[in-house]
Amino acid sequence: MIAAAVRIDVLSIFPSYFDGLTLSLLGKAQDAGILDLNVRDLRDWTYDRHRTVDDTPYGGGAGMVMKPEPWGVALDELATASERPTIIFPSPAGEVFTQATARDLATREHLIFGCGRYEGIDERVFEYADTVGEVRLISLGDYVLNGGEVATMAMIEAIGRLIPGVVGNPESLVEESHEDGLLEYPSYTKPSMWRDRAVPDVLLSGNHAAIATWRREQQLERTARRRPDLLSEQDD
Ligand code: 6GU
Repeated sequence: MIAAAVRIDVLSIFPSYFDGLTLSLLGKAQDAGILDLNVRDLRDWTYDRHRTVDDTPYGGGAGMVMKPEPWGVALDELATASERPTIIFPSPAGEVFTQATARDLATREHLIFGCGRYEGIDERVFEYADTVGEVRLISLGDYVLNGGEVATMAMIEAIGRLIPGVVGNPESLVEESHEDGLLEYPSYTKPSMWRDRAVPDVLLSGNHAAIATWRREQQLERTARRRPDLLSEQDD
């Protein structure tokens, strides 16, 4: 029995941003039928001569707001591909994306990413989307990007590599920064001496217990130094 591919649809007015996702691991996953990635131009669901996707904001203010109609028609069409898709709107006003978010989303069978420009999408689109799927507003962190495209690419890469079969050796997913709430331990390869810098002796000792202890200490030490916030949320 072959598991159905995870389907990921992206709605964007800049679909060529996503050309890079055909490269490397995620490209192979698509070729292997594990991942079914469809990037669609939101303007394909406009019906006026100028393919208009935005308009001025009610109440005044700077910038333009994305019109609801193209989103409504596009979501209606894409949502029919599954029972109840998870519809993600990248937004600096959303919940913060973490490795736990990526693990959760990697278990879903159908994700739809709606990339808005940062002045925003008409609020009624989020309400409507929640009637055809489960809506999540998700932010990459506390800074502002020009639109959802780069954030969506980051999320697809983080989620995609957790889909079973995408990363060849699943063990390589375990000992990574953030998988256990700590930063990763440092890695070394040959040569053992490079520009007067030696690889730590313990790694050359062949003593696997000592190596495991040293790596754990390194994880705790660098997490305390660089990301003390992670140590105070250890059981999230
Ligand atoms: Cl998800 N979108 C935008 N436009 N800006 C962001 C972001 C998302 N996350 C951080 N900044």
